[in-house]
Formats: sequence, structure tokens, C-alpha cells
Amino acid sequence: MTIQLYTGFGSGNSYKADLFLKLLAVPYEAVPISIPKGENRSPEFLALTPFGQIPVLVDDGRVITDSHAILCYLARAYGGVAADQWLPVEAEPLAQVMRWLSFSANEIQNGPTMARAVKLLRWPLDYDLAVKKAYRALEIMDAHLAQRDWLATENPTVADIACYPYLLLAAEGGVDTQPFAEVSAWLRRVEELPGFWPMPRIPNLPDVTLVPYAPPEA
Ligand SMILES: N[C@@H](CCC(=O)N[C@@H](CS)C(=O)NCC(=O)O)C(=O)O
Repeated sequence: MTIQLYTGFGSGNSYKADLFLKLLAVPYEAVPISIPKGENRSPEFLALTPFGQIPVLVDDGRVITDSHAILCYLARAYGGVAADQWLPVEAEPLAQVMRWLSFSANEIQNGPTMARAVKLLRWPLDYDLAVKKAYRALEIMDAHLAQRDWLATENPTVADIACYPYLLLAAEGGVDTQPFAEVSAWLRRVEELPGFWPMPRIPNLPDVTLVPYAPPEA
């Protein structure tokens, strides 16, 4: 039975699932859901997930919601010989992966993701606070990646796939990743993974002025 991924153009959370399916070379059917058209509020879609959010993965009757849950499901179900690499089962590396999945769901979500939501979707949020959180998250990541190639273990894991999209998209929210050399190098490493699939980008977006990064005073 074909795997279906309910996904949306411009959605970084959906792209996490699309990208990982491509990296694992798992065939699937992409079912586009338009949030601007309200398709995520249709009775059919809400029957799949009361959250009304994309992405949703349906695999042989199993419905998996939430991008990070989908990444973990795919790693274990379809990772094959690399399953333990993408999502380790041993206590310490598993904890490290969870730590960076939480970073994606909290620090990245509340930083670059929210800054982008303000600029792209006009969400009525505190933009300055989102940018401040974004730069703090980037400082932490940059220092962490100065010591290592990948976020959680010595190999790429689902944590790298989870953190990648909204840092790729950071400039759409006015957040500049350029001053963060280690993060920039890590973004390129993700893009060099075999099977990497670039995110289809929203064309003709209005220019967003990058907020200059000011390093903390020593
Ligand atoms: N925790 C969820 C968040 C998913 C999410 O916020 N998806 C957005 C698109 S990127 C969405 O569906 N928004 C519509 C809504 O919340 O009504 C995940 O990681 O998948």
C-alpha cells in the first residue's frame, strides 16, 4: 500500500517529512493541503487529525501526525540497516537526539519559525523577541557544531533533519544565518546527504530586511 503524506507548499514542518522520505528513498504519494484555502479545516482532514495541521503521514492505515513523530516513525519503520544511525536506540545517543528534537520544537520554533510567520503570514507576534530568540538559538548551535559535524551523534540523525528547514528559511523572517559559520557549514552538509531533495521555495516573496546580528559583548 502506498504511503501518503499530507503536505503543504512552503511548510517547513511538511518539508521535514518530504525530505526524510526522499533521503530514505521510500516511495510515497504527496497529498497537497492548502492552508490558505482552509483545506486543513475540512471534515475529511480533521478526521485524520483534530490538530488540523500538516504534515500527516498515513501508512497502511496507521496515521502519524507531527513532523518529529513522523521522522521517528520513518527512521524505525524504513531506516533499514541505517535505522539505528538515524534514530539510535541506546540510552545516551537517543537522549541526544531527543534533546535536539526538543530544540527544534522550542528554540527554533519560537525563534526563526515565528519571525518568518510574522513576515510571511502577518502573525501578530512580538517580532523583536522572535529574532532575539533566533539569534540565541543560532549562537548555541554554532558553538555546539564547532566541535562536531552533526547535532546529536557522529552521524546525521533525525535531529539534523528536524532542525534544517527553518534555518534554511530563516532569511524569509529577517534572520541572518551568514554570521554563523558552523551552522552554515552544517546546512551545506545536510544538503550533501545522498538523496537530498531541495525544498520548493515560494517564488516572488517580498524582500525582508535582515536584522543585523550583534554578538553578545564579552
Ligand atoms: N508540531 C507540529 C506543528 C505542525 C504545524 O504547525 N504545521 C503548520 C504548517 S507548517 C500548520 O499546519 N498550520 C495550520 C494550523 O495550525 O492551523 C509538527 O511539527 O508537525
